[in-house]
Amino acid sequence: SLRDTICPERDTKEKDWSEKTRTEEQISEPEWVNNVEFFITKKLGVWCRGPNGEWHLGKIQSASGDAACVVLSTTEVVEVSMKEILPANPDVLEGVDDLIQLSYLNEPSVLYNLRVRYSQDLIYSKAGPVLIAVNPCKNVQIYGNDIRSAYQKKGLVAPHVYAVADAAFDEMMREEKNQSIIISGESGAGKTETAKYAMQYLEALGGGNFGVDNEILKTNCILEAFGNAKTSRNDNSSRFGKLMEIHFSAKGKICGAKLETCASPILKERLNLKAASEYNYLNQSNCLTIDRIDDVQKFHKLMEAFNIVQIPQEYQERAFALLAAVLWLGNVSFEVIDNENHVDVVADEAVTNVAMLMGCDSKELMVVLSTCKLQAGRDCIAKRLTLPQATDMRDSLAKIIYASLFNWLVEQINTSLEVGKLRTGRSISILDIYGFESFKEYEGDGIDWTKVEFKDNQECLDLIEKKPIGLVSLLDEESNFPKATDTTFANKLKHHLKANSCFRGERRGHGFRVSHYAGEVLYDTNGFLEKNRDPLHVDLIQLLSSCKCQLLNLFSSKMRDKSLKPASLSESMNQSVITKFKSQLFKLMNKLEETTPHFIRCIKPNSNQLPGIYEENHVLQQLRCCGVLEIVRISRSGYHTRMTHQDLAARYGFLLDTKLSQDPLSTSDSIMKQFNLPPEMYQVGYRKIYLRTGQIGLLEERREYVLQGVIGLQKHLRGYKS
Ligand code: AD9
Ligand code: MG
Repeated sequence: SLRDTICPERDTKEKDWSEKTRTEEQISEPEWVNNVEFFITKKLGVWCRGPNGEWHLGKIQSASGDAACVVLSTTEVVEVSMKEILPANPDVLEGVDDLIQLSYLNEPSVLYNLRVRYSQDLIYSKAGPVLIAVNPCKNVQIYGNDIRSAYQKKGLVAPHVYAVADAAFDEMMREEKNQSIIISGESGAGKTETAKYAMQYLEALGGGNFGVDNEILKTNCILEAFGNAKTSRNDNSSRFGKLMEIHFSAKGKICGAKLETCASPILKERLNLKAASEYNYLNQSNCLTIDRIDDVQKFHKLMEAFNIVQIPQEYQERAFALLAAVLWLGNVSFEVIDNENHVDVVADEAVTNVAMLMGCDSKELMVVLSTCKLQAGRDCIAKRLTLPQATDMRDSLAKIIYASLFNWLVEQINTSLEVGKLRTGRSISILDIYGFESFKEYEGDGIDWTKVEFKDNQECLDLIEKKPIGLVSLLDEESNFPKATDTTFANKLKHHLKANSCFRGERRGHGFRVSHYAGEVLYDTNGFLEKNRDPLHVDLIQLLSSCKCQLLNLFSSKMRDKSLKPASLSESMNQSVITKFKSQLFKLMNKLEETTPHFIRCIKPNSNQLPGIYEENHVLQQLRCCGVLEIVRISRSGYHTRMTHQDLAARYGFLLDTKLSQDPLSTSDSIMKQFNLPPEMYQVGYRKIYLRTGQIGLLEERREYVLQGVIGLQKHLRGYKS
């Protein structure tokens, strides 16, 4: 066929590739144990595990059977089992900027490499395609205009968040495909800061056309003022997740931006916002001030940002009044009036202030907070609440006001950043979520990195997601069952899920364990049902609509709109917390799936936010949780190129001799076979195809040949015609 003549066989080249692969395999670690003699005679370094799991550098003196004598760098000589010894890397590799360059890829080597870099303020490293960012917990001089323009001009190539943003920008312009930068890490690891630097870079790159300088970046301070809080893990901890989408014109200029947030339903309960010890909502945390933070200056910045977003003065004041109302609500107290624990609201300054700030009658407020209306036939009777119920009602009101206020601010920001053109195919989204806070539970038996390859997490996903018998479905079912308790829920889980190998019910009590990707976590069902129910309080909505405050009226009509929508939508209003959360996550995933992702993993070097301190175990847990070593292993095995089957078919499908199959997976297979790609050069995944370095180049060349041939033929034919 025509194709055979224009695509000469490329035997020689392919041989080269396979040779390269073989060399790579030769240095992979499983074989090192057979080479212990070599380590002894050449006096090569090894890592030796101490009694507390810490790693020491040393040299093997002698070895017999399973035991070895090792001289540590402290000159101490120890006898250890060979199982506790791993090869160290040669000195020339100390502090390499991409972990894939390490000859020996084991935990101590990775930890050591990151540590060496960290001690020199080199906080960024690569793990193949992923950027690792270790929080410096101090200012480092690696940002700003000069460095930024050096990355832009490709004069600097060392790992950096700027380099990631730059690569995303280039790929977006070249391929006209939306990109995303996905930032993860535990609480305090530096996600939000990293997101801001990425934004800063993109804004400088695409600035010019878009109104005020750094407009997008500045809106951050509104979100942080209302959506962040000081916690014991992070002085500026995000209590919401955000996806900032920046759109660019064909010339690469910013033409708009869009912000999406997802507040954490679980974390929302802990909105300790302003430092003021007299507020119950604030003074329970014992962390009211932060060293080195100037609240006055931050407040001015916030006001400046409010003006940039063009929120009218009047609304700004209302927003602060509502904030104060929320704080005063926390101080509203109740007195028990009978022996059934029924209550009255204490008529003190707290409740008067709330009423005043919300613009409603304080008597009315007191009724709403201490009773609930029940429909009895045609009549509506008010029933007094018990102390826990009333407290719950009060906190619900505070949460409703706060959440509505936050969502309203997001809307204001979006209006001011409005996207010029929708869906340009040229956007970069930066994802910055709230980090996990409980880390203790991940400790315990670690995963053996050397054994993990592509780990299949399906069993665990089934445990959580599978319908109708999965954690989420069972929780929803039990939440709707009036007589259910946390104990009946725990028993239900044990009964239905015991066959799943990722699940382990505690013999007694409310507990159960799930073997997650990163390790086993113990859960306690106490409070699960209550937290999941999140009922919509009609009385509260009614109260808000009666207030003399435009913002509150607006909030109440929004809530009412939602509840009046047709069946399918009103369902979403009555959705449980976990189902709502799941569908938010699902939407986010769908959106990100359509982009080319760039990953940044933030690492927190110590638990006290201190500079210069590198706690090895803490870092190790995080590296394990995000699978850094596996990423390096996969990248080093050389499957650098990934493409969805659809993309592959769209680009190369026309070159096939046979008809395109309906099934994208088998189309990919046919393409690989037709092009005689040796099987070791690619892997056909479920969604994507993975290609070794260089293979995509071959496909491209062949595609070019064919296209050139077609164009040549066309010219030729045209020549005949004329
Ligand atoms: V949470 O999940 O929102 O609780 P983040 O977002 O991961 O958390 P954040 O970005 O807020 O953490 O970083 C915590 C603190 O670390 C910041 O307030 C800075 O003081 C510090 N930090 C983080 N990254 C850098 C950096 N690149 N340079 C200097 C940094 N300081
Ligand atoms: Mg954050």
